[in-house]
Amino acid sequence: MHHAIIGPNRYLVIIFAALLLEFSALPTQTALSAQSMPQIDLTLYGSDANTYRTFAHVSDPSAAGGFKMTTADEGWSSLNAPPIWPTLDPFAYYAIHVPVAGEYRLWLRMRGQGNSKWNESVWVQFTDATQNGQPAYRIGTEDGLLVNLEDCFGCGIQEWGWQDNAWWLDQSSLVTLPSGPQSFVVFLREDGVEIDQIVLSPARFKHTPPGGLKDDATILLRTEVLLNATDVTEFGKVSIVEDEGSAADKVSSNDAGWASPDQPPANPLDGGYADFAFNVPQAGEYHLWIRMQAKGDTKWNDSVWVQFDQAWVDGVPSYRIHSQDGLLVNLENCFGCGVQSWGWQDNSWWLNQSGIVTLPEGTNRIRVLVREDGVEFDQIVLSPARFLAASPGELKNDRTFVTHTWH
Ligand SMILES: [Ca+2]
Ligand SMILES: [Ca+2]
Ligand SMILES: [Ca+2]
Ligand SMILES: [Ca+2]
Repeated sequence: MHHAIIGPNRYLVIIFAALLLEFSALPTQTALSAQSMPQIDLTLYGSDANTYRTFAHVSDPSAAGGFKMTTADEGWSSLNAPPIWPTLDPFAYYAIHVPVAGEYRLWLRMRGQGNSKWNESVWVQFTDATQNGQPAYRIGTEDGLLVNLEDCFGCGIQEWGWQDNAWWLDQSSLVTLPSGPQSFVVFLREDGVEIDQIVLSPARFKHTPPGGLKDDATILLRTEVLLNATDVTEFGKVSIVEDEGSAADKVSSNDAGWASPDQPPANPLDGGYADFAFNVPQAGEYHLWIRMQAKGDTKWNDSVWVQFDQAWVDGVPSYRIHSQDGLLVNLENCFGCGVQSWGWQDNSWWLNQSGIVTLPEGTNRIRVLVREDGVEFDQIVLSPARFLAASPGELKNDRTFVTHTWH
């Protein structure tokens, strides 16, 4: 049988060995346990929005990710209330997934063209926000959160700055959101406004802004980690090649009938590997997804081992590089399900492994090892929110490339 099932005793031995290997990492385990884990900020960029009417994505080297959303300044405004949905006014639309219900503070990083106070305000509305148990800032009502960059009468504005409300209104940007899908809309209030970052923070920025009111240079990391084949840091015995079915390029291995079915190979060059260095914006739980394909659409070419330099599952050091412990990701989703072209997968159907790992803030490394040669992959997603509960795409014949345009 090709998919040798790891017996319970064997598996316990592997876990025990992994624990011994990682014993030096145990002191930090407590700080990263699920109980003490900080809630994660939802950090979105201007380029993550769908924009309508005259709201447009415009290249700007000073903006997060190189893009802001803005309009031309033509003296237009909608000063007294947000437009009633549906509207012909310009707006930007965000569809997000809230991982944990609770109070979130909204912050916008904004700029006014010409540093003019006639160019620096928006209305924000949500599908399901509440305050003190009452509906707040709901789409379809005249109730909107007014966010105006200038912080007092005569304060003036200067380049980028963080703001959460308007100085002349008694509005709070602290809203209660339920877990699950949530949409919010940013309506133009004064044209010529520019926005590059939006944060919904349950903890870190709940009572303090991410940056200053003027001349701010704070660029926060996006909440979600996206790695394309072209982001590879180091690789061996695999190739990075073009594929018209891929987001960009793909990582590809030759099918020579090789496999390491029971555990990650001690030498990564036995089957081939690709390493990616990446930044985690905040310590927390991230759901790993890989977009894969098997050469010849056979189940002998459809699996990898995934390892990290510092990952935990339920407080236990797990899937560590250089250990015999790896997350087995096998594209075929059940015995006899088959594989067909590209598909998204996070584990294997015959092992009870979690694709959700706890990662620390800062620089991390992920290693993808060939388990069955002939396997290919093009995208890796580590998601604390949007894809925490749901896959980015299909298991077969997938056409879903993850982008950081948050449709
Ligand atoms: Ca204004
Ligand atoms: Ca204006
Ligand atoms: Ca397989
Ligand atoms: Ca193979």
